[in-house]
Amino acid sequence: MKPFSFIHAADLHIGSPFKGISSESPEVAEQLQKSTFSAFGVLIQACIDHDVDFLLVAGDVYDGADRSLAAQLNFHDGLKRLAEAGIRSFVVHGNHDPLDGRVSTLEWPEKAHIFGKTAETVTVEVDGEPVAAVSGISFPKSKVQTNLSKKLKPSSDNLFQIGLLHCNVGKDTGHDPYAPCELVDLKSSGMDYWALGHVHTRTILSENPWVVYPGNSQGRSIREQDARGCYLVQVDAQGNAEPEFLPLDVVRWHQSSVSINDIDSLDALDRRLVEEAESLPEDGRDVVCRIRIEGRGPLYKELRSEGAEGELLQRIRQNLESSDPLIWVQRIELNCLPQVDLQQRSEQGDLLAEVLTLANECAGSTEGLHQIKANALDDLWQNHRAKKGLAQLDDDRICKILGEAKLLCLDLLEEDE
Ligand SMILES: [Mn+2]
Repeated sequence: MKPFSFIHAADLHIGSPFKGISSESPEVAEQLQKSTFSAFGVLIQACIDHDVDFLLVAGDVYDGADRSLAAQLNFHDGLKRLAEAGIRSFVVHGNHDPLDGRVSTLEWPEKAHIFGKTAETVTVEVDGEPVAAVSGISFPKSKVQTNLSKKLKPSSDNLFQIGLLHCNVGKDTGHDPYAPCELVDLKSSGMDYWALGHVHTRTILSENPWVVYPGNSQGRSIREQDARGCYLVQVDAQGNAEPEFLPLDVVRWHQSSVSINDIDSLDALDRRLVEEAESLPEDGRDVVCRIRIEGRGPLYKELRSEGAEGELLQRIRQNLESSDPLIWVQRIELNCLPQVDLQQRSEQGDLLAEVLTLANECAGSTEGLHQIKANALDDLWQNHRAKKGLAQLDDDRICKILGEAKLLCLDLLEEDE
């Protein structure tokens, strides 16, 4: 068999709206909205630069079933560019872009193959010699509950067998359980490489056969940090495959932190925040970040004053206004503590010490937390209108409120002394 290569991508979500940011800064949102398009451009260029034989796209090409025209035309143009470079492409659709959504009349190049709602197998040739069989199937509607992997069968010839599918493998992926299947289904299928989509964090579930999620090509929220991209897969004459990760993202998301431990003035903190943000861009990529202010120090009190979080956020956004690449601080989170050692302070035998000890005891056990919830909220829950309108508090949330209350008591009672 002739050696060959392909690129496996998925979850391009072209046309993602970045809704949360548009309410705060339409300009930044506009720049971010270009990112899914740009990452797709990088993908097409990577196929050409690496001179691969074909591209596989495993679903969620578009962000919504109402596929924007701009996204469809952009995708079409990308596959056309590949076709002109002699590169074939194979596409299945997933739960975000099912076949019953908005599908425009587009004339696809002959070298592009979009799989329909029934399973199909296409043979790929390199220099006139068949090397691989690509089997695929698209989502007919978004909420597919059947195990589509069972519908994809390897061809009877001795080619490298690829299954192209958008699906949820296993139970604990944190993603919607559409086209659910188990790893054992895929491993026992006779395929050599399962080119999957759906799970946005890249994961190699098996190496024999290869069962691969490349993840999405561009992070779209703080839950999608780190490099995002695709796999470049080289297959040698014996049919051994070797996937290599290629980043494609043009904007990267970061959760970052600054400690107030050794910072004793507001202007020093201001500088430190800018330094931290400016250290984030990698290889000229734009950045969206959240910065958590942590640690224990004298600035604690000033930072806890009303509105400080928002004012710091406005200030850092101004400071970074003309940064190139773009650095957008989405949020400043205060998670710092006073200089006093709370443990030591709770041993001093006064009123504050008693409050701190009580709070620690409550936070230390589930019963304690439930007790405090009952004391504070039972009356409220008795009211049927309040009960309807208010969400139940889980233990984590009560613990957090308790921690906040502890700090508030510290502020108020220390001041009185
Ligand atoms: Mn997706």
